[in-house]
Amino acid sequence: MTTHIEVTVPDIGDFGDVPVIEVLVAKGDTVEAEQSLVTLESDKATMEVPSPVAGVIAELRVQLDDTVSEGDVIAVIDAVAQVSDSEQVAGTSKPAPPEPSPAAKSTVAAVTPTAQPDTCARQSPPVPMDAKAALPSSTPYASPAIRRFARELGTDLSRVKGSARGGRIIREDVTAFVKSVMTGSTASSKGGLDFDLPPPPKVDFSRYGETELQPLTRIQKISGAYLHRNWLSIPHVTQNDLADITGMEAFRKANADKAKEQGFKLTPLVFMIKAAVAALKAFPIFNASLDQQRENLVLKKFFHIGIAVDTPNGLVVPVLRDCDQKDIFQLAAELAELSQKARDGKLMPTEMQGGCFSISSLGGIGGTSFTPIINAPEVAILGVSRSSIRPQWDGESFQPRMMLPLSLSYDHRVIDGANAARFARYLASCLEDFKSMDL
Ligand code: CAO
Repeated sequence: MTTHIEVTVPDIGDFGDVPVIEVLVAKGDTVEAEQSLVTLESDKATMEVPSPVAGVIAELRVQLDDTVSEGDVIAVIDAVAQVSDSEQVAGTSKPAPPEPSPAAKSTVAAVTPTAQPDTCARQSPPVPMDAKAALPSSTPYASPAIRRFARELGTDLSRVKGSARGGRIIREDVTAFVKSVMTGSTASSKGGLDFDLPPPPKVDFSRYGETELQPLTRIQKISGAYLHRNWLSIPHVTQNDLADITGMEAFRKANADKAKEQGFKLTPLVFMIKAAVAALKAFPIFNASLDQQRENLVLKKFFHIGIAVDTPNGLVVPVLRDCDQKDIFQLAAELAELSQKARDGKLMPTEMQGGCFSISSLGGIGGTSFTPIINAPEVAILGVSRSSIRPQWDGESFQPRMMLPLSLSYDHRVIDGANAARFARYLASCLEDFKSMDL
């Protein structure tokens, strides 16, 4: 005897005419008890309607984008008798449900999945879906179990590439995606960037001459992933300016011995830290980060400055805290200590966290400008190149002045070009009028 079970829409609260946003089965499909048949979406949440019994879908009474209310029939299921565990273990195939013949006595029972509230309670809370995800062309192809798994991990399935036949997303795809987000090799932002770039060319370099393999250091691997993410996910623009530091350099040199006596060097960098603090105070948008949803700016009221340090193992960025509360000698002493720690590979993770703005100085080496990469979640970074004497027109004649090249990279989503030009000029003018700074 076949029992036809009508599966109806359960109590869905005060909602009526709720859209069917996913149909997860087709006529003729064999379903398990508790297997989801359709997904409904109310204003507040999405919910799956499970099959109350195991069987075969004899009729599907709804299709995508239909609207349903409590009691509407979703499907008719030919229920099958339960197969015992021992039969399954022994590999006995489940008998196909008998075709209902006119002669066969059949019964029809309307079953509203009364277990729905319990079922819901066992599931992770349904999450609202956006309209785009409900469109058939963009709905990720994944089983309800995988959808549930993805929801539990807080993963947006539309960003996961399916590796199974027909692009179906399997459990491994979800875990691989989560792993790539955690390691920073995938942009994890809302509306993130899934570049479909061609792989780099495979070249056997030994065909052209002698080669040697040098493994990347741990720091290179880690910082490389972050630099890559920041470069790809932040729209960078670099504003270049020149600061006349003739006076500042005279002052610095006059104070160099004072620092030397205390066991550290007074380099131009600490003046730039102070100028950066002054500029961050004048332009608070530069001392900000986008929040996770990219809907707000988090404005910081503290002034922790990251300094890029070149070490034998790669680039690290220790952070000097509360630079607004320290004078140039304190900053120079701390900078010497932190950069030594960095070179010795002894920096603690906490010493590289909490930065508001970074400075990358190549002034000790050379160059006239470069494009520093923003250290996310910061929104700007100052690159410093080597100062040199350049002729400056004073209105009557050229004067030899010590000019310092500044390269300010900024996140164009947060900062516009005019503000960047003002910030760079302000910072330069602080160095030019260094006595106005709280040194
Ligand atoms: N113009 C001219 N001379 C400069 C200068 C500038 N902008 N900046 C520093 N100098 C001079 C210093 O005064 C010092 O001169 P003396 O040897 O005569 O005293 C010399 O250059 C070397 O300075 P330094 O590099 O030891 O010290 P610093 O305070 O300028 O920088 C630190 C410290 C840790 C930032 C630096 O050593 C460093 O690691 N820089 C590399 C940063 C980097 O790799 N950035 C790129 C990141 S992206 O890959």
